Amino acid sequence: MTSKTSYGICMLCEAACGIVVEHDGTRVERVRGDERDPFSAGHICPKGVALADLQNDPDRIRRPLRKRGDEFVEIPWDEALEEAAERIWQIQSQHGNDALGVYTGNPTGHSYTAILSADHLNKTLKTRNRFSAGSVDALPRLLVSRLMYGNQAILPIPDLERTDYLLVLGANPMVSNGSVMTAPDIAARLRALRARGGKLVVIDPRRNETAEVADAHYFIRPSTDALFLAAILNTLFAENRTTLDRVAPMLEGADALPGLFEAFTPERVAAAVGIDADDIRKIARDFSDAPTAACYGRLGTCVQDFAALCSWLIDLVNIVSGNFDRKGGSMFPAPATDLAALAETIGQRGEFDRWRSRVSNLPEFNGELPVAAFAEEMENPGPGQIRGLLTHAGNPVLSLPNGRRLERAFAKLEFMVSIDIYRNETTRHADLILPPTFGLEREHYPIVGHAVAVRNTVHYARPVLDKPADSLDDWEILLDLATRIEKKRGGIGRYLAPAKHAVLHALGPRALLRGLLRLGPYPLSLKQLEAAPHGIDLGPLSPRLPKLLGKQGRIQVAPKILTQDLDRLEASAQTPGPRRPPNGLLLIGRRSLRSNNSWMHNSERLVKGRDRCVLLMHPLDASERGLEGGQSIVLKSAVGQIEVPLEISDEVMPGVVSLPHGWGHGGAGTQQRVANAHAGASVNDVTDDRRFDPVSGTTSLNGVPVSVSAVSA
Ligand SMILES: Nc1nc2c(c(=O)[nH]1)N[C@H]1C(S)=C(S)[C@@H](COP(=O)(O)OP(=O)(O)OC[C@H]3O[C@@H](n4cnc5c(=O)[nH]c(N)nc54)[C@H](O)[C@@H]3O)O[C@H]1N2
Ligand SMILES: Nc1nc2c(c(=O)[nH]1)N[C@H]1C(S)=C(S)[C@@H](COP(=O)(O)OP(=O)(O)OC[C@H]3O[C@@H](n4cnc5c(=O)[nH]c(N)nc54)[C@H](O)[C@@H]3O)O[C@H]1N2
Ligand code: SF4
Ligand SMILES: [Mo]
Repeated sequence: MTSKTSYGICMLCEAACGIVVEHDGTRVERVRGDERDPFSAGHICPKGVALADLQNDPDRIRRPLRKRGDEFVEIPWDEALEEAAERIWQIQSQHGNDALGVYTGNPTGHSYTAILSADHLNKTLKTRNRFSAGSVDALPRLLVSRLMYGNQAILPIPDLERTDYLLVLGANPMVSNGSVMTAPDIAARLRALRARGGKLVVIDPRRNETAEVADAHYFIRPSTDALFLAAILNTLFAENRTTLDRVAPMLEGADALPGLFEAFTPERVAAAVGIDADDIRKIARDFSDAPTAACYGRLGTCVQDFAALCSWLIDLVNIVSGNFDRKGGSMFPAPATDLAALAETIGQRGEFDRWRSRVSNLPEFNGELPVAAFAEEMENPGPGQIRGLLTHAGNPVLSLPNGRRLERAFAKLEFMVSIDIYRNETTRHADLILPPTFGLEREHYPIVGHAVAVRNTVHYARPVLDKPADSLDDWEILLDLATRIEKKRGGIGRYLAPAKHAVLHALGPRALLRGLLRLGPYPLSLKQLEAAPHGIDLGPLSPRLPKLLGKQGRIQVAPKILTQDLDRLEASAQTPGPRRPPNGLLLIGRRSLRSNNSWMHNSERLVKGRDRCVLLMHPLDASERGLEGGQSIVLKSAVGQIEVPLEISDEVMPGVVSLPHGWGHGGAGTQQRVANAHAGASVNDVTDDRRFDPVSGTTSLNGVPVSVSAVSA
């Protein structure tokens, strides 16, 4: 076939870079950055280039699979969908709706069509046992937005392109390319920040790739960021450096703030945090003296013991320093499809604690339970026990804490169905695997990315490749399952479901997108977007308060559930490193440019080169234990142990070790030849599902107490 060149959007991460794809309609020859994209301006990372490998991957599943003994056999779509619906319906009708568990993974969030359809299926399934990657990711951030601004979709983003001082805690945008901060080519943007005289300061237990390009980096003990931030606030109040400016009349509870942080002097927290009191004061003063400044935190502040407090305190630093909703500070994008307004309209503002999990009494958020409750809800008998499971675009065995425990629970389920493109560590446990079309075979509109971008832009891409014959998109699979289950339930649904299905399928998600664009702040038509294949620039961020606050109208600066947690925080300052066991170490994570969570290791060009699943340890800790670089070590925690190679490096602080997640391939029944040949070990065999932030229920993937020893001969 002749080769074609098409413009598309990379759907692998939030950055949504514009891409140029050379292909023949089915196979992809080459992917490169689209220089004419006004936002990404030709940027592409190694993962984007590797889209070609995933598209052409012979290991990718293209037909539904049914497990028979130890084998998987291909079956027709109709048979597979019917069986999945029948088994789900049986389990729910015999044991109640909650007997079906649902787990939704990260790629769902990068597909607007899957988001919409998953919501539809969830409404049909009505199970309270819904889980997602959220509570190992942004849950505390979303919860704090709900508590302070009344809506989980009101997310403050650093005005990266104009700020004079960027304070980064627990994020590594040089590698992750930014999260809840959409900005293709972060490296260029950080260079520009410094070129215009701005400062970049990074607070992280590891001198990560972002720290390498910063003006200053400070090591911080894992999970002590909330103490650090409280001391920053203490300094701002004590030195009369607060300016509320324009947002003052919008704040509720501001009078209480100075008193809340009185106890958290820099001297008081320094030992626990591992940063000198003078340095903490200097950071507070520099932040406050800068013409504009923004404080930003991501995964290191989200998946740790004080996760909800961290997200709250980051916002408070921005608010009380006069940098909120203001050019160069922390701002709110105005996306072409207004997610906040949509969330308000459909009642998805982020309801919290309407019910709790059966076994451990953990609070629901937005209809989902924290993954800390996932395994036990499968294991513990009684009404409401999970007996069947649907996973969608997730690999919990490698991505969730104590993955081994989950794996044991999966093996005992009565039924499991996975909607996924690979037979991997999770989906190998499924009775049925339903493979959707992939990436470039579908349209893309970065609905979430646009809503958290450092600049207002809009971009829509038609499918680059032909949809293969006899294939279904994720949204079609989800919609089809919902319809079949509704029909089986009988009653009026039996007649209504097929008609509803016909309408929804004929309109497709595009109809909804069209409506959202029209209702958005600009408003735009889908036609306009299709006529602009490189995307459209909609200008820099501009102030959006108070209008954005919607019904709530005010900012709750001191929500009770957060202020109450300050006692726990204060107690953690008492002794330095209270959670560090004698001679013990604290484990943190790590990401790499050529990896995407657990699922892109089947690309030869991404895994080539030296082993990346290695444990980093400070030279002092290594010599204390008589360990040498290159040797195999045993990494052990309260829940499990693994063997990995050791690398000695002063890029981690003493007392801290770092290992990336997403490795640990090669289980029986998986089909990822390249990944299996570069298996590594899974850090989530060691992370502990019972360690979580009590406010939000988010798992503390970082700061896990571990020990390290040589592999005994
Ligand atoms: N220790 C530790 N653990 C972590 C983290 C950490 O930093 N440290 N990070 C956490 C974070 S932030 C996240 S988001 C989670 C991710 O957790 P998960 O989402 O559970 O894991 P992924 O590795 O992203 O798995 C994605 C799955 O989706 C499949 N897939 C890819 N594209 C598609 C598609 O288009 N359709 C469908 N149906 N399937 C598709 C892949 O084959 C894979 O099985 O991991 C978390 N786990
Ligand atoms: N190349 C690549 N890009 C990705 C991904 C990927 O796997 N690979 N995953 C995507 C996903 S799902 C997400 S959610 C984003 C995540 O985006 P980021 O949050 O920017 O990425 P991480 O590398 O997880 O950065 C977390 C940082 O927190 C530090 N840290 C750990 N514990 C603590 C602590 O207690 N305090 C502080 N201050 N720092 C701490 C770690 O050392 C690390 O530098 O990246 C996305 N982009
Ligand atoms: S930064 Fe993200 S969107 Fe851009 S090419 Fe890489 S994976 Fe794709
Ligand atoms: Mo994530």
